[in-house]
Amino acid sequence: MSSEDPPDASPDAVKRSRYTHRQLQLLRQGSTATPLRAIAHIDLDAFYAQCEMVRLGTPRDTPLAVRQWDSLIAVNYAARPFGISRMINAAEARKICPNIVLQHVATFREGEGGRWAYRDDAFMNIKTDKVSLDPYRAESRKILKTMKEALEKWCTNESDGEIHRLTHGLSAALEKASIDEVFIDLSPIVYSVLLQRYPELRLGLQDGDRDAELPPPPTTAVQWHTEDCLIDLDLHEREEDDPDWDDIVMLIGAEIVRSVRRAVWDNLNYTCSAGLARNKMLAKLGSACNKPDKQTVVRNRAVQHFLGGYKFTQIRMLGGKLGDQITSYFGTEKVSDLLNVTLEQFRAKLDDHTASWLYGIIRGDDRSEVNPRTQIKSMLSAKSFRPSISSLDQAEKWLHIFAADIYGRLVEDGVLENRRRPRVITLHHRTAQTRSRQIPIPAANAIDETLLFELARTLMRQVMADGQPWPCSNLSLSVSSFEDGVSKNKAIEGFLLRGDQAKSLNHGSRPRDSETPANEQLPPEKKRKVDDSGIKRFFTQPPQDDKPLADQGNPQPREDHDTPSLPVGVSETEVDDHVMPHYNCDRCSRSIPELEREEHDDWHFAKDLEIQERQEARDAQQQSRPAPSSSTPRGSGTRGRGGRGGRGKPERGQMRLAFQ
Ligand code: DCP
Ligand code: CA
Repeated sequence: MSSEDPPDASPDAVKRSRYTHRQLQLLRQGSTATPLRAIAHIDLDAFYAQCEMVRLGTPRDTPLAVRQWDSLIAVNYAARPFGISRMINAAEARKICPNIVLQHVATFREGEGGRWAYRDDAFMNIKTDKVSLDPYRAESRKILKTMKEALEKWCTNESDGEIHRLTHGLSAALEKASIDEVFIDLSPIVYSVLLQRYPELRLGLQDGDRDAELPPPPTTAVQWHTEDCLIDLDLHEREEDDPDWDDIVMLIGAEIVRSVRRAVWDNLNYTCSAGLARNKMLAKLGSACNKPDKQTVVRNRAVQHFLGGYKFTQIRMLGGKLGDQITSYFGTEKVSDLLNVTLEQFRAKLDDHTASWLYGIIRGDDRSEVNPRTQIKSMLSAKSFRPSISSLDQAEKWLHIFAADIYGRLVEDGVLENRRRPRVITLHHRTAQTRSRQIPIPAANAIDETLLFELARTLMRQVMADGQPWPCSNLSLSVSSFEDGVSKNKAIEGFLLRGDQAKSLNHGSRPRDSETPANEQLPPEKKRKVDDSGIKRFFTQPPQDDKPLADQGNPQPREDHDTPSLPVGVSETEVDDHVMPHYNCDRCSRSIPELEREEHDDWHFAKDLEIQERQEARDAQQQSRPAPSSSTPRGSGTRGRGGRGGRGKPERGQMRLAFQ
């Protein structure tokens, strides 16, 4: 329906909209305060599988799965009807679908330099190979670029001067949420399209009463595109009722999302699915509803119906400990049951901030922003050795691979253009103990593969000087403490360390407590106190999972060096909670700033490996002398299967597969 359609002459047409001029204007700024927001979540279908299909030119109806050693990590939609999923292994998949294409991920190989390649025999070379996600990252980057270009067309498409005025300076915030998903705040673009198509909305913008209601949309029915999957309206709402501006906003949003998805298909041959709603939480739930290659619209008038069908533990932030607590307090996992709980009843069990947040979220109220500045905080390249390695020569071959792997990712991140640059490099080395050494990356040097390798070698020599470096069962290299570069208007000194940071980094290059878990050696600025306000107060105890084994019923003496320091990302003081979006970590239920997601994941990764390592050491000890049954440790970091061993719940779009 467009502005050319005649206004409806029915008596209903004289009614005002439920929305005000102020709420409309807030749309222009992408404010989280307006109920007219349009947020999209776009998720690539069977992403790694599609990457391989595009690379190999596989017809879309050919079943294909991506394997990592024996595990399947992505299954295309042609293979799914056979019952093939990530839950089965490669041999089982071949049995139920003999024609399936099983493509192994690309790998780096020990002794073959720092270049990844697709190798036919990779699946049986877990000892010498290390997974490379570079091909998928590269495709992800192309897709993101195409999406951005498609969105820009909406800001600059018409030659009409008036339209230019309306769209001038507008852009849609785009947040890369993982390797294959983005959130887009379409609000500013929708605003400009609304004003182009419905000029009557401009009246009152100049000097009128901003709290006055908008005129109603000049239509009695919204013409949805056949590709739009609509969530049914709430019980008391009817499709026959006249639409309001929120419906029109969704209609325009759906048109924009369709154009973005089409551009991705036309230019790159990838299908994706999308969810469109007034906030991130609803959009994300929506995108999974009609996969593949569909978009789902959750209109404001459908939110209760939509959410009512979910367990609240499926909602972002409620998957972990908090969700479990709420389930036990209120004896249900259903959103529909919780809707009967009053705010006072929530307050009786939860702190005020959590209670209000929960009360809102189950009613579809989520004010988190689409944050385009989400940036990688650290990069880690790692390898576990089974059997362990026992020579410097072997270690250096892997350091070459790590340096190449990290360098490739730094280039993607803009290191060549001086956009961003890490300041610290750390080597983690595991024998019976975990040792970590870190040094600053010299600010004067351009970062390249050779520099990273040389620094890694220096660190390796320090580890060797400590003595007893072999047998080594895990080695990893990471870079962290990123800083923006000159192209972002920062002086060149931006790359130089500030006094106190330099001091602590120097300190970091001295031998450290040899048992400090790898990624707990945070840059000093990370070691802030834990905020005790709001929802974070709920998580006062470290979750059981995350505790060292010594704390989990294991009668062995507590090892002080295991005392959990703050996981990366658990930091707060200066940061205003309302400004900085947070997410709830599925692993530890802590509330973590979005910006620190990557680094926080690394912390868990390092922690898991460490727990796994210790568990193995203890198992080995116990094998050599019978242990009382009560000493069997509960819980360990060895959950998960196949290629994801030790990382607990797999992360979507993982940046670091468990490198076995
Ligand atoms: N991934 C992985 N291991 C997992 C989960 C995911 O390696 N346990 C990788 C492969 C996936 C990619 O991340 O292709 C994206 O994960 P998704 O959960 O989005 O799954 P897909 O994109 O494969 O499928 P869907 O169409 O359901 O989104
Ligand atoms: Ca996906």
